This record gives sequence, C-alpha cells and structure tokens, in this order.
Amino acid sequence: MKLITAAPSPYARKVRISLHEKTIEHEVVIDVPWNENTLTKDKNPLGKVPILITNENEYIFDSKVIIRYLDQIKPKPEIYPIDPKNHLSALIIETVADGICDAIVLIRLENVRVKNLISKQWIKRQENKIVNGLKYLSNEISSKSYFVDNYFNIADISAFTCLEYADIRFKEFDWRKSFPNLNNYWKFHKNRESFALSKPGTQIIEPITY
Ligand SMILES: N[C@@H](CCC(=O)N[C@@H](CS)C(=O)NCC(=O)O)C(=O)O
Repeated sequence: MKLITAAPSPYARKVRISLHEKTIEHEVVIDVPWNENTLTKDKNPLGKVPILITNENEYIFDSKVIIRYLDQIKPKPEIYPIDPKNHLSALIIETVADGICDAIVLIRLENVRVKNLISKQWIKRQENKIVNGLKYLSNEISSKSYFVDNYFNIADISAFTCLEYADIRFKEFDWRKSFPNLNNYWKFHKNRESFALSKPGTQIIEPITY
C-alpha cells in the first residue's frame, strides 16, 4: 500500500506512526496538497492528505479513518482501544490534539494572506484554542506516562504528534515552560522508534491561486 503525505503534516504523521507500530509494509509518497499539481485531486474530494492507497487500489482518507482501517486489517497492536470507555477517552484526547493542530494550521494560513486582510482577532481566537487545548492535555496527563489506561494508543500518538507540530509551527509559544509535565511526557516518549523515524519536515507552498 501507499501513503500520500505532506512532510510537515501532523495528521499524516499519526498514520505513519500507526503503520510503523503495526509493522505494515508501505511506501510513503510526499505531496504538497496546497500546490496546483497536488496528488490529492482525483483521490480525495476534500483535497487533503493523508490518503492511503490500499493494495486493492482503494483510496481511504482522513487520519482517523485510515488508522481504523489499519486496526481492521492488522488488529495488533491495537491503536484505538477496544474497551468502550477507553475508546471514548482516547478519541477525546485525539480530538483535542487534532484541534490544536487545526488551529496552528489556520494561523499559518492567515499569516500568508495579503497584509491588510490578516485578522488579528482571528489569530487570537486560534491561539486561545491552542493554549486551552494544551492546558487540557496537561491536566489529563498529570504525571502519568500514557493518556489512557497506562498503555500506548491513539491518544499518545495524537498528543505527541501535536506537541512536536507546535515545536515547528507555533514556536512563539513555549509549551515546555508553561506545561513542564507535558515536557516530561515528551521526554518519556521521544526516543520511541515510530516517533523518531517520523519527524516532521518542511515544505514549500506556492501562492494559493486555485
Ligand atoms: N481531519 C484530517 C485533516 C487533514 C488535513 O487538514 N491535511 C492538511 C495537511 S496538514 C491538508 O491536506 N490540507 C490541504 C487543504 O486543506 O487544502 C485528517 O485527520 O486527516
């Protein structure tokens, strides 16, 4: 199977980590979904990565959907907890972590607009979501090493990915200083093979013209 990703994409990284954890053989294809010649065009009506091309040549998109598919074709290690209570708790952490990334992306897009169209209020609104989201993650992890039920699952994949995305795309906020317990959590996990091998990269985005 093939995974279409963008080098810095935190959503694509969640899938890459899950593929690694499950030792599923795959090829990674790097795309820039913002550019005109994006590979997403005939594969995802929303024009977004990640997209998984299965061995049966089907297109599956959205990180949450792709990872559920991976859990179906190779159940162990389970990425989404099976126990209903843990499943729900993990989904909430994933939603907060993804929401923080969404807000970071929106600020980045706002900042590339023509200068007099940039809205400071909009940026502030997104910044509040990021800080409140991180506060939520900090409260939830407390002094634990895993978010849900003391084992590695989608909650940790999403939270860790979100923290390192903030490192590259929201440098102006020093989350390590504001939330030292999240920094301890990050240190505990940072050498995990699937994390170390999927570090986000940079990409060049053309001016948005279409
Ligand atoms: N909810 C989606 C979010 C995917 C997403 O926003 N991907 C970004 C890259 S980081 C994208 O492809 N954006 C292109 C666009 O919005 O046109 C997921 O979890 O997969």
